[in-house]
Amino acid sequence: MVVDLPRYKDATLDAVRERVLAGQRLSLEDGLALYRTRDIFTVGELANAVRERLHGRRAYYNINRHINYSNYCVLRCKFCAFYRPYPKSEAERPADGYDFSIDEIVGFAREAADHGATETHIVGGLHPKKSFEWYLDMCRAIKAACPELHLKAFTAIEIVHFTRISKPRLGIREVLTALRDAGLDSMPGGGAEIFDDRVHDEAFRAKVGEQHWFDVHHAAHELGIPSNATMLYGHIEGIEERLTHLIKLREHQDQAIARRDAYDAAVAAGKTPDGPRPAAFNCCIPLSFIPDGSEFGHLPGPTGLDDLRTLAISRLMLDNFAHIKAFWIMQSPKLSQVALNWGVDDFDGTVVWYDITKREGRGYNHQELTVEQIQRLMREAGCEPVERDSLYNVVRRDADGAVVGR
Ligand code: V47
Repeated sequence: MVVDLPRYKDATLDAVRERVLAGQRLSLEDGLALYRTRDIFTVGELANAVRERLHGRRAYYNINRHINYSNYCVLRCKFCAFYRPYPKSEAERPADGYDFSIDEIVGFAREAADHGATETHIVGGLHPKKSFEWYLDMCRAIKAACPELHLKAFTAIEIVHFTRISKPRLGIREVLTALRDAGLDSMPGGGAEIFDDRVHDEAFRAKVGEQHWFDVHHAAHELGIPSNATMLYGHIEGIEERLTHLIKLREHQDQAIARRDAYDAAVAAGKTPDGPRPAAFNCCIPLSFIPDGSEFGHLPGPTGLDDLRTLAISRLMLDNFAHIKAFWIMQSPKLSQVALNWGVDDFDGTVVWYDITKREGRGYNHQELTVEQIQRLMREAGCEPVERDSLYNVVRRDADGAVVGR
């Protein structure tokens, strides 16, 4: 006897399916339909179709090390469990506040490079005392000690902070140029949160808003510095605000790609355009909100299905982004593995130390996956694990693990 397996099919998704399969751009309404449907298998199937069109069964990871240089921060964002107030006196110093020296940071970076890392990802709180020179010195010292490491550092929020602490006061372009000259190779996507005034005012009022975030990434891209984009979901925003956030990222990426295409066309026509080749966003990382230890600790945070749906819908909405990353620290290794069939093609990397979010209130900032563990998760999901560098070039190693090509 043939049993017809029950499966809920939502006919209202037929038009969305047609658009996805024809490679057409989805609208806000399409995104809402994908969020509201009970037909979750179609959502996953469509995201996977796009993922396969772009990357086949390849799944990317890198060997990296995250370094959080200090958790002292002048901001008090309600979703954040990382910041500590800077003490007014020694007696008020929080037991878990920290401030690594440049020598210590260089030591972490060197140790990472010795263990095969190709990238170090460095961010921290908005420190009230450090000078802009300190950050430049840190970049120079890392590059001098570990020239083989790609230096991905500083969210757009830190860059705006640097404009305020620099003496004489510099603009965004000048800060980025100075950092690039000191060794900065690319920028991570943090600090974007949700581009919406209501959410901004309620959850991270004192933080600079979307205009500044885009101004920084625009300037970085014009200067040829690639960057990433993020969306922090699952706190007080709604699905419409998530989709609007993604659409704003998509619009920015359209402009960045157009500038790069114009540059390439000029080169092809034998002209020498001014300045470096413009850059764009490499990937988008939808970050799953972890309430533990934050002022929003009473919120439940996203469920597993919300994680999957949001990763899949990000893949579907962001048709001009090559990569969608599940940051396994936030979505968890298990859910990130499942997401490899729901539109995700990247996992971030080995990470090793991470202090910004810790699950279930545990104090550990040692959060590491080995290459073997990452590869096992990917293979079991039917994917071919591919080690990439920060710009998604494939990394080739010899039998001893030394990088022999990209
Ligand atoms: O800017 C803060 C977010 C970001 C929480 O570019 C939280 O490759 C969840 O941006 N729950 C930092 N998220 C992380 C980040 C990142 C991570 C991995 C790769 C890349 C990349 C970027 O984490 C912050 C903020 O948006 N965040 N607190 C929290 N409780």
